[in-house]
Formats: sequence, structure tokens, C-alpha cells
Amino acid sequence: MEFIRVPTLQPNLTINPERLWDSLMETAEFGRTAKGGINRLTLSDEDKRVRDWFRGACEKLGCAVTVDSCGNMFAVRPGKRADLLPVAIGSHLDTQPTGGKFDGVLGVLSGLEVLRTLHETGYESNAPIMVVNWTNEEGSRFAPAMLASGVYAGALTEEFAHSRTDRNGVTFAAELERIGYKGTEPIGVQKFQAMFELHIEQGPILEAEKKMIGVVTGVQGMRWYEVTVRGQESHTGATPMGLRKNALLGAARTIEAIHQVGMSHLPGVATVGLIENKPNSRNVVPGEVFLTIDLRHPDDAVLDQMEADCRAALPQIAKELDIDIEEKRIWNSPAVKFAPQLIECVRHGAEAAGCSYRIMTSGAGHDAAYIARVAPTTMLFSPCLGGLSHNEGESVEPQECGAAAQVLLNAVLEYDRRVSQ
Ligand code: HGY
Ligand code: MN
Ligand code: MN
Repeated sequence: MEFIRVPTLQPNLTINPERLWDSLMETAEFGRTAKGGINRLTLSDEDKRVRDWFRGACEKLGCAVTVDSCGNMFAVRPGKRADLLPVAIGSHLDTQPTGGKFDGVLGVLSGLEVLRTLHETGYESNAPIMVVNWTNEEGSRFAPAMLASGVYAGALTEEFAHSRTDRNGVTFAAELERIGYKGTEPIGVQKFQAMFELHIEQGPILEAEKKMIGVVTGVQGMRWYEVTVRGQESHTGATPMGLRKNALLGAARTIEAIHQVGMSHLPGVATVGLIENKPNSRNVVPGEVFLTIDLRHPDDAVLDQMEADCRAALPQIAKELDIDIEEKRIWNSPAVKFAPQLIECVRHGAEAAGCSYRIMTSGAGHDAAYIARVAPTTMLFSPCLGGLSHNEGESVEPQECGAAAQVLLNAVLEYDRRVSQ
């Protein structure tokens, strides 16, 4: 596999794309699925394996690794000036149940590649450099998403996070304990002066425009809701159509209504992604359905309108079918703007690496959206094949990974230079 080496600001500070790629493929084994994706749910045994691997790789570089009370991992490489707070590089190692090899993990392992490059060249940064693995970015097992970075940013409480349960009733706190990652360090103790997050775009724009890097200026607003549709279980053979209280029919109309809310507020998006039908028996009219709603839009005021439209539609469906529909919002992450001085460093880093780039906002949620509340933060994107993500077919070229990690190194060192003058 031929790698293009991208030029850098400092002749000897070039990341090693082969090493990065090898680490991506090595850690992809932790939860590998038959289709070549990764199933590494937060705080699962597979998550423990990748956490242990990450801790070992950082400690091998002489970094101090700490774990806080929500399982967030912080690896720190000292700089020349201990009086400066670290410059952080963060993302996540957990995945969706049918996730890909790059979502989140490219950001953490590119941070590790930065540490490895500094270590092998003996380059001394001014500020310490920190790499962070944020727990439960995905929110697939324990809702909401970005849970532990949300606690770190003060948007959610530690108690709320610890009490979250998966669909089997297992708590976040119990799983932290079970895999040995319920750190004794209170969350928030580890401070940093800025955070960069490298992530795959998870959308089609960079590939379509043949750009190597996304210089990200912010994240769209996101809201999650939980809906319970209640009807009445009854016999599918003996219950006339006009006398049914069919919860699954109510759910079906809800799904269509939510889709229409998205279609009428483009470029907003609206999705029902999780559904549980009870009793889920062929010859029982369903009595209860649990489903989730995910609404997103770059403009919070439009998101308000989308929420209002959903809340107008559900009672109408309930009335028509003589059923009950209960809805509650469980998460609200407002639209975020990133720090201009960090965005400028990413742009500078891309130019220094000779990478084409475009300015963009993020459709997907990321830990950076919360961290931007407590420290100057920004992101950079690499393209992904067909814009596909949250899919086992997620694919990124080795050269794209290498180029993005090089831009990350350039941006972090550029920031380190600017703040230390
Ligand atoms: O939901 C999201 O946007 C992220 O992938 N957790
Ligand atoms: Mn992600
Ligand atoms: Mn994701």
C-alpha cells in the first residue's frame, strides 16, 4: 500500500501513516463483526479491551494516564512549560452496534500518533499535549450521546450519568465498575486550555467535492425524545378492525409524521431509530410500543418549530386511533460555534500539509460540541467512502487517515506555538 507523505511545517515532524493505519486495524479487532465493522458498545468487554490497549500504548510513551469517575481517559505528555495547561486532542473509542472502524477511533488514535511522533523525534512542545478518550460518545447503549463529555462540561450531572440504564436495566455506574474504569479522580479535575477533535465527516460533502480536510466551524443542534405508544393487546383473529387499539399502527403513523417534520424543515433531519414492540407476537394486536426520536437542525429556532410540529402531530394520531402517546425530551444539545483561533490553526495546518479543504459545520454530534462550553475547541474532518458511517461498511483510505493526522499535528503545534509566545 503506497502512502503519500504530506509536507509539514517542521521537516522532521511527519506522522507515520503506516503506524497509524496498523493501530486502526489492530484495535478494529476489539469487537470486530463478521461484516468487517465494529460492535464495541460503551463499557462492554470489547470497550475494556480497547481501553486497556490505549492505556498501554500511551504509557509506553511515558505518558501519565488517568481515569475519572465517568471513565474518561486522559493521557498527558509533558511539555517544556509545566505552567501551561495541556493542549488536548480528544474523541471516543466506543462504537455503534453496527459501527465502522473509524468513527471516533480515528480521532483518538491520531492523537496517539501525534504523541508517538513527538516521542520518537524528541520534539518538546511548549504546553503538555493530552489525548482524551471520552466515555459513551455514541449514546447507543446508554442515552443520551456524548454523556461523559457532557458531565465534564457541566451540562449533565455525574449522578445523572451514573444512573443511566441500558435496555436491560444495567446502569452506567455498574458497568464502569465491572470493567474497572470507574476512576477515583473526580470528573473535571483534568484541565486543558484547548481541544482539537479529528473525526470522519460521516457525510458525503468532502468526497463529492474531492477535498481532503473539513475545517469545521460548529455542530448543529440536536434533541432526543422517548415515546411510549399505549393501546390494548387483543386477539388478531377475534378483534374487529374498528374496535382495535393498535399501538404499532400508532407507532407507524408516528414514524411517518416524524419523517415529514424532517422533510418540511430541510436541511434539518428527523429520525425514529429505535423501536420496541410489545408483546411482538404474530397473533396479538400490539399493546405497547417504545420508540425514539432524533431531531437536528443548524438553527435552534427551527429546531423549536420541528419540536412543536412533532408535539402537534402525536395527539392527533392518538385521537384517531383511540390510543395514548406519551413523549418526553431526554436530551437537548444546542447548536455550537467553535473557537475562531483554533479554526485558524486547522486551516493553517491543512495548508502546511498541502491538503485541500473546505469550511463546514458538522451534521453529527461530537464530544467537541460539549467541550466547546468549557474550553476553546474545534474539529477537523477526513472524508469517508460514500459519506457512509454508523454502518459496518464505513471506509477511509489510509492516505486520508495519514493526511488528516498530519493536519492535526500541524494544527496542534501551531496553536502551541501561538499561545506560548
Ligand atoms: O449521534 C451522533 O451524532 C453521534 O454519532 N453520537
Ligand atoms: Mn463519533
Ligand atoms: Mn458515531
